Amino acid sequence: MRTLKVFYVVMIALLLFISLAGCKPAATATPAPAPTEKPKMTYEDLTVGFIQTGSEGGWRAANTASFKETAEQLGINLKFYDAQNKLENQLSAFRNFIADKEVDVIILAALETTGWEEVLKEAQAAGKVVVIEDRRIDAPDTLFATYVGSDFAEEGRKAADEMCKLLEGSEKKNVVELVGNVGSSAAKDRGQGFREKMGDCGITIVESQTANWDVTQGKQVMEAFLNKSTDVQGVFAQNDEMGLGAAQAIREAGLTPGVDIKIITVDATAGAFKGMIAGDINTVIECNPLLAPQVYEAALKAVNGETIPKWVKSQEGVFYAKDAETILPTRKY
Ligand code: GYE
Repeated sequence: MRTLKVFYVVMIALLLFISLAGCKPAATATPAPAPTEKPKMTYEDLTVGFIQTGSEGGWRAANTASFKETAEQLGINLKFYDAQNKLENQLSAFRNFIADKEVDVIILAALETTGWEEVLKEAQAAGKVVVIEDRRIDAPDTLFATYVGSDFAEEGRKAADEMCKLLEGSEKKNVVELVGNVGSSAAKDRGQGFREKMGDCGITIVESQTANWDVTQGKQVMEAFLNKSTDVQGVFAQNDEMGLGAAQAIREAGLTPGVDIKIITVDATAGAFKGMIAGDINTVIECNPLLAPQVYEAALKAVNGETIPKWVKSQEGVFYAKDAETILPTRKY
């Protein structure tokens, strides 16, 4: 019996020793290292792959300059790609930037609204941040960080309101529309916005055709419209260059642009102000191309995991011929 007792005492002591041996006094345990928070990236750490539409006019030149100059100022490593207005070039450049290990952020000015979901999913899988600038796209906004750009439909609505003012008292309100590149959000939404409001004063769109944002095509398309009929009271040109082309065609048809036929354009580049000062263009709806600072700010926040709004909308105005001479010297593009 006594031996058994001694045996139990020894066993309990042993078990106690084993268990106590396991737990070191708190003082000695080295705390598990706290999960290392990824250091915040700065602009100098950023490499950006930028996919531009092409170089189709004053607005685009200002938009490109905004990205190149701001990247320089912020110390961002910018890889700039000009797609020469070809969608297939944009898609292949997008995939090249996904494959480029250096690239943290892909910025896209989309030629057309559709066809982006697949590459956006690939970019997401590759951990690339994507920011859409200038032109919105038709894809779930879960596939990109944010869209920085204008409300093109609102620009179209403004243009219709202004055309109503210009045609006030006019017996007829036949308007022809010069459209941007087919499939782009700028062209679709400006046209839709104009049509939403034109009924307010009984405007009829008698002709509508793309002139691809181009002055020469703007002239040719307007010539064709006037050859069919000169019973036109207004031109809604979806950008400045097409409107300036239309003014040339109107003059060559023996009519006076800005007088016999009113002209409204969108963008507000220096060319449009000169057109207003010359009396060819009556009113201009602004569309801001200087988007780089907002885009880079959003991109940096996104790579650092900060929340950003899904649409960073540009603030824009309307300009009239009577003020053009005073305002032109203050314009940046
Ligand atoms: O209006 C036009 C350019 O996407 C807002 O593209 C831009 C448009 C602009 O070619 O001039």
